Amino acid sequence: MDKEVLVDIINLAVSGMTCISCVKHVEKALNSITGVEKVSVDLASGLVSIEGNLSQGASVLVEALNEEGYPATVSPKELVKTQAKSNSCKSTGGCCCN
Ligand SMILES: [Cu+2]
Repeated sequence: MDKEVLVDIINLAVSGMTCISCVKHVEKALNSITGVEKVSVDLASGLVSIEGNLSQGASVLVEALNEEGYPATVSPKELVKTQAKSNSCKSTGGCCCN
């Protein structure tokens, strides 16, 4: 890995994610954006880390998530993977996939 690759990382705080299906929706929405190479989602904290050639800026990512129904804001926090908890939609209610 001696080739220098331009990779930006943008962290977003995403609200509205309540289950694994929501995570999948978020991942899908972000992965469809040009330049996005890697999407990491932490359901517990609501933080999403996007890696890739993100010269178009965070607003494109935020807009894509808003369209999917997950309001997002740029977060100064870095995603730290916590233990995955499989929350069920039925227990929380108001989920996209109900
Ligand atoms: Cu869901």
